[in-house]
Amino acid sequence: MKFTVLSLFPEILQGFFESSIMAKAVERGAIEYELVNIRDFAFDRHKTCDDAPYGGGAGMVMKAEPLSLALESVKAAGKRTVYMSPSGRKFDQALAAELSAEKEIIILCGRYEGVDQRIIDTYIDTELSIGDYVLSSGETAALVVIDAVYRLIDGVISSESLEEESFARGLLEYPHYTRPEVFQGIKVPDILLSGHHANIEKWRLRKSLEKTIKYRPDLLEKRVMTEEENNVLNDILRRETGEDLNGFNQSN
Ligand code: 4GY
Repeated sequence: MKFTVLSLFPEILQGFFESSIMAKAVERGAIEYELVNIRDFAFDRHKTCDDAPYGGGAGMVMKAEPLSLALESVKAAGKRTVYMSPSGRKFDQALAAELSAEKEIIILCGRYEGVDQRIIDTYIDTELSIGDYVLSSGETAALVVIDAVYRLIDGVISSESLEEESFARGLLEYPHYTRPEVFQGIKVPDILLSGHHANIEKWRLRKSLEKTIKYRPDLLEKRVMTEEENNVLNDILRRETGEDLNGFNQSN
């Protein structure tokens, strides 16, 4: 798979493609990338890429001509082309999986107040938001998308690790421990040292559910639960509230 990124500050992205697991994936040819500096497509004396907004107001807008030349240079028309923006479609694990099936994705990163709307209308398939907050530019958001997508490509990460991940199962992760057994007087939970795999799995499920209730109850509302999950969930809720969920969203 190829990531093509258009940016005024490609250095922000370069380091990521040169580091650790990504660098190895690039070396093996599993991942290709191309960083395009939009300023290379501004041809006036000052290589101007921004201008004041029509209609007035604060800030500057990225000009259409350099952007379109940069996009044409990578043949963006007809390829999956996304624009990082807080007013876009919310990026999530399901969309990461969808994008990981593409042969190439082109990511446009904006600065200032954003890009001229005609660029979005002409070249962009999807405006993508990584969350409800405003960044100073699209590059850090693009890094988030690239990271979430590339690790799903075959052979980048072991499929075993991917399947175990929380979002693959729709719950938050259970806690992890490694040596030493006692750290600052806090001992690793005995069950993890017991070697009893069925009980360990059950404990992990309980911890995942407790954490999901605490931080992301919205995930549970949408989720279809197995009977075991529902039993553990009801047990947690009985302890906390004395209430029961009555087979809430159970699949069988
Ligand atoms: N949130 N998700 C985001 C962002 C910065 C001005 C347009 C986000 O994706 N991108 O906050 N982007 C703005 C900065 C130009 C992008």
